[in-house]
Amino acid sequence: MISLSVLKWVPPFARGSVKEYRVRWALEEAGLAYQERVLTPEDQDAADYRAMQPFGQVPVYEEDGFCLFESGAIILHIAEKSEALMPRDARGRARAMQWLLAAQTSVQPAVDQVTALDFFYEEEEWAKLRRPGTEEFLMRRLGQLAGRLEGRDWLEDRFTVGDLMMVTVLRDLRHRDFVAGFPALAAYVKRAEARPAFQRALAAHLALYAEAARAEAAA
Ligand SMILES: N[C@@H](CCC(=O)N[C@@H](CS)C(=O)NCC(=O)O)C(=O)O
Repeated sequence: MISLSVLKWVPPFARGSVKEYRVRWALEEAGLAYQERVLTPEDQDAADYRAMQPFGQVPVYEEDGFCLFESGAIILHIAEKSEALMPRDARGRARAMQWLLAAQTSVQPAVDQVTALDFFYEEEEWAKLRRPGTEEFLMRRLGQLAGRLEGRDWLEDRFTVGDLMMVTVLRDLRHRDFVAGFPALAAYVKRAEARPAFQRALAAHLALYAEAARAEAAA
């Protein structure tokens, strides 16, 4: 049975963004069952977990003694098992991988810079100075991506792991209206979120924090 590590608790802003839900989504698209390995902060620091994930982070994927960390590597591994995530021809596979890597290395850094200012440094003087340039760079990246998606449903001629990764990156901006400013991007994210596999993955992820969310609402 496949096992996926998840965090027992995360702050409200992180619910719906923790990188394990990407893997859940890939597993759902591939029709593969899995169980959760729920981690406390102590578990993250334990030697057996660090042996699998040197940084103590989630996700870790385990299957019959085989362990893998890094969400992109895990999702590519799952994609090898299912044509639902990646075409079988060599060029189609290469293009799907290209978009997964573009999401993680060309778009995620621009998104992360803005979300760091929003969630961690908002009140810092230096952050106020840094914000205009950071947001301008993000808008440029989003505009370039929107150009690619103009007149297309997906980044290539079908849904692949590249779309899965790109959409999870774009969803990290859902507390702001950047994506809404680009109709092609907004429609793309909506199209992906309508996929039953995405909905099952997100629901399972959020279910972990439902009790905490109820307690916070009641406080
Ligand atoms: N590059 C890694 C990043 C993993 C990562 O940032 N995990 C975060 C949750 S989204 C985490 O485990 N944070 C807890 C910690 O660092 O202690 C991946 O994509 O798997």
